[in-house]
Amino acid sequence: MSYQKILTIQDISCVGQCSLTVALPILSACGVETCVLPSAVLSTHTAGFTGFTFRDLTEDMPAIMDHWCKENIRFRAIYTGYLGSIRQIGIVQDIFAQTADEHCTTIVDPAMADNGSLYSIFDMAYVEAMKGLCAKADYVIPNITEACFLTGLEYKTEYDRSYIDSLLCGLSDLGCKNVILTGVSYVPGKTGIVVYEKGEYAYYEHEKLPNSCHGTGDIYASAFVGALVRGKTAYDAAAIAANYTMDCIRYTATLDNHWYGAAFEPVLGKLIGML
Ligand code: PXL
Repeated sequence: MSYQKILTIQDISCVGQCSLTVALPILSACGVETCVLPSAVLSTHTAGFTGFTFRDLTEDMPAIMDHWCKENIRFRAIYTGYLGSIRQIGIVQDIFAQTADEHCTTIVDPAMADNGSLYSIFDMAYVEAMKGLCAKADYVIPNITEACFLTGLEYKTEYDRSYIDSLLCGLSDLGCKNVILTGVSYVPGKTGIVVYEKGEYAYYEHEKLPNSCHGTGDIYASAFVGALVRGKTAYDAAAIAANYTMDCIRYTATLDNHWYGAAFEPVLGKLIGML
């Protein structure tokens, strides 16, 4: 395995098992040196907690990037998740342009929505800005809700392959190069991932678990990035990330009152074993 140094840009939710507190341990477990740029610091995530604090770190980001440029620091991959403001989306594009090494892969998880709705701090202006960032990425990892907001297509919970094709077409029209579309379920009891790469469609189908957990999008995206950087194909990385995410959900179901996130830590060994 060749040693790789990557950057992830997303918020720190101090409590809640999402974003950086998920990405950093998962990517480290994948054997990848992971540098971080926190986009904001929140006391908790915003889904289910009320009264959370929110410190926007947009102002700090250009100076951090300038310092890295002076030190000639470059990354083999840059992976973005939940961002704190529209201005940040522009800064992230500068970071792509200035800190990517010559083989850099950029991965954007447009973490902004789920189950048909935007997360509480976002609006349509944010969605517009996110379209521009997705167009700059090598891989975009939306769920169906995010794909609908990005393409303007109607959100559906029951659909067939032609609906998914229209989402993929809409994302391609935006300029998205490769898409990992999560939570695509064609039959009851099953769900899966569409890997749309270089215009080719592949589907990894797996069991649909009866319970779901907050933060599994971040677990999925982090495991996908870790596996991809470790040299797996996008399809294999998508499958590994799906299997690991299911392990996390199954483990969490054994706990009492663990409502705010998925307990991904006790099953990290399984992810390592899949790499
Ligand atoms: O898991 C996505 C996420 C990340 N960060 C914050 C969030 C959420 C989802 O609600 O609130 C702060």
